[in-house]
Amino acid sequence: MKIYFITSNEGKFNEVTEAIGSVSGVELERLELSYPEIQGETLEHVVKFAMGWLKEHLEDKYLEHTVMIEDSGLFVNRLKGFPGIYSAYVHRTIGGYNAVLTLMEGEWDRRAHFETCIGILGQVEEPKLFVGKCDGTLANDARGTGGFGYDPIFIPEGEKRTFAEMSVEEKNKFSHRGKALMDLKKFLADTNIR
Ligand code: ITT
Repeated sequence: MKIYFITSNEGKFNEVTEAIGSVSGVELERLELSYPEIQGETLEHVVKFAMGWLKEHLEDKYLEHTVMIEDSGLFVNRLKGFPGIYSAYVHRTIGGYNAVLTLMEGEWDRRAHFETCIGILGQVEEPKLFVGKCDGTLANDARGTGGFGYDPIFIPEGEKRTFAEMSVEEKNKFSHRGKALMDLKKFLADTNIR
């Protein structure tokens, strides 16, 4: 089965490759195409809208296979969920995790979580969503050189290290994306799409 993962984010692609790239019979390929990412209220809204658009606009040579997209974000309790669905925008415009650290200076409640929503379409009967969440806290300072995006400031529950201090494999064991990918893996194992 061939899966085209449309993403501009190399870090995401590496994590997905680690989790499902080695599943027998799955051939994963990255596509760098753009699609509309609306400013919806939830990640699910954003992904559903994008899948509708892709169904209409993507070339058949891709839709003849399985096509995958993913939207994710970091939600900080004390900031009422910000940057959340604006995580990519904050990362691009005001410096991502440094901006979050500045907003959180002196705050004792450092609870936060990551969420992800993966959508697949193409050779599935109906477009399908897989979601994942990872609770944790924000570090006081950035730590680690691995991962991407907000990883240097996020410590998952039950750990002392940030995601950026873990290998891709370790991060996948805890992470929002790793959890959603487990469900996707089960789905792929139970389906007869090729
Ligand atoms: P796409 O092309 O796949 O959309 P993107 O980087 O724009 O790639 P999103 O729209 O999902 O990704 O935006 C999510 C933002 O949150 C983005 O800035 C990411 O760097 C960051 N992010 C997402 N997942 C993350 C993770 O597991 N660890 C750290 N930061 C993450």
